[in-house]
Amino acid sequence: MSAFPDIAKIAYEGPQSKNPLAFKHYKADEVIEGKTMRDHLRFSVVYWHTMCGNGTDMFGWGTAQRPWEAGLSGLDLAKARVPVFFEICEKLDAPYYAFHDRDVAPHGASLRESNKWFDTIVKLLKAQQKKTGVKLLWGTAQLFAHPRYAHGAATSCDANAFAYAAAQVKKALEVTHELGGEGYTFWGGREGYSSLWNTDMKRELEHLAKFLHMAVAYKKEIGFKGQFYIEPKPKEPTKHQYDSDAAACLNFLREYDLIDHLKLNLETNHATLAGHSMQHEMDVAGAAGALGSIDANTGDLMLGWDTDQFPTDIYLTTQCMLSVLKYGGFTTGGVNFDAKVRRESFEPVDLFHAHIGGMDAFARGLKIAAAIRADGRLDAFVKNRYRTWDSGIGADIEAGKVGFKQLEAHALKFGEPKLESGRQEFLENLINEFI
Ligand code: XLS
Ligand code: NI
Ligand code: NI
Repeated sequence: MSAFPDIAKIAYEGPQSKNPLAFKHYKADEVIEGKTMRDHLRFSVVYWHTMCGNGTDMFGWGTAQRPWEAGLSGLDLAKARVPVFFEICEKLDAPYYAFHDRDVAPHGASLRESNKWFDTIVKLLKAQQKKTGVKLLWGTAQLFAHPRYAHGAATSCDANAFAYAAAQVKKALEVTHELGGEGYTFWGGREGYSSLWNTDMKRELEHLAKFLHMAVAYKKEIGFKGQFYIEPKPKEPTKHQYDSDAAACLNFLREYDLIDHLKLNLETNHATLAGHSMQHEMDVAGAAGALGSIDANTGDLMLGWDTDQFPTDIYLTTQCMLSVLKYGGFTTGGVNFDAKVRRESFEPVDLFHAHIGGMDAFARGLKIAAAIRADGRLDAFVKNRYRTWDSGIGADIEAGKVGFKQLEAHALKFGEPKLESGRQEFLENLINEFI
């Protein structure tokens, strides 16, 4: 039984189409830079916002109309959502999805019961994956909703909460492995603090590192080959999250000898909450060889919280795809829509408009990025800007052949450096030629 009998499989109709339920730019089989759009973008739909988001906010009840949920609760509701979710993915032609343990299956009265219910749903997920061909981009454990994690999970003041979280991650890893997941994400919603008066930060960070090392060990033990990611976010729900931005995550991973085991899963709205652009975060991760995957959403820059909106800004998607192409493309990661429809967009069809828009925005970003690269002027400008490093004294510095004494001799001989314009406006105009 279809949950969306009036919605057919979304087809590519081209830029001239006025059909809101068609792709104008995402043409899965179109080849760009030697790869299909499908393989470049690796779109993924998230279970939590798409199936469980009901429009609740701190001032109001849920608004979402979800006919397939009528009269159901608990495990029955969880079961009913599974085929609906896969129908959405299939109709969107999205090759991947992502989930938390506790959004696909409900919290049980005990860990044992939660695991049992999770197993029941996992069987359904597996069957749907087989039926539809939709694959798992990454799994994760929800370690932030339940009161037991009020003080954190891996960074809790209570070792018993740490143990409970470890048990949850152990199970989530087994399930992700079972479902053929290509990755596993750690986002620590409560891994931070609200007040430093009651917090031993050093100890909490050491515990977080221990937790991740245990996960690495367990991954090896069960033979899970997927990529681990850590997802930066500066605040919300805590005042300060330990994984605050890409640079902080990389520093943490290096300090605790985890750098070879985790890449970053970057989210646009988290970047802007941290006071960075997504382009900045992607460059920081890319330069460190740690650009793993992206949670493709956007925030409202007028608001100071994580609005998780669908990405529609072509400048943003162009920047994202320029970074992705620059750093060699996704391998295990993808464009994961960690995004939710607005509280006012409560009809089921809004879920389709949202994803179609995001996919088209990223398809355009990909095409524009490829055109900018093919044109070559942007790359040539940047390369030329650094030309003094390609030979002579610059090359000697980069090769570590000279020290301060030789540089002093050079400066005395060479004299005043010749200033050249950075041409920011020229380059901004150049980018606009393609948008
Ligand atoms: C919340 C995070 C979360 C992670 C997965 O802000 O983005 O959804 O992606 O736990
Ligand atoms: Ni996210
Ligand atoms: Ni978010």
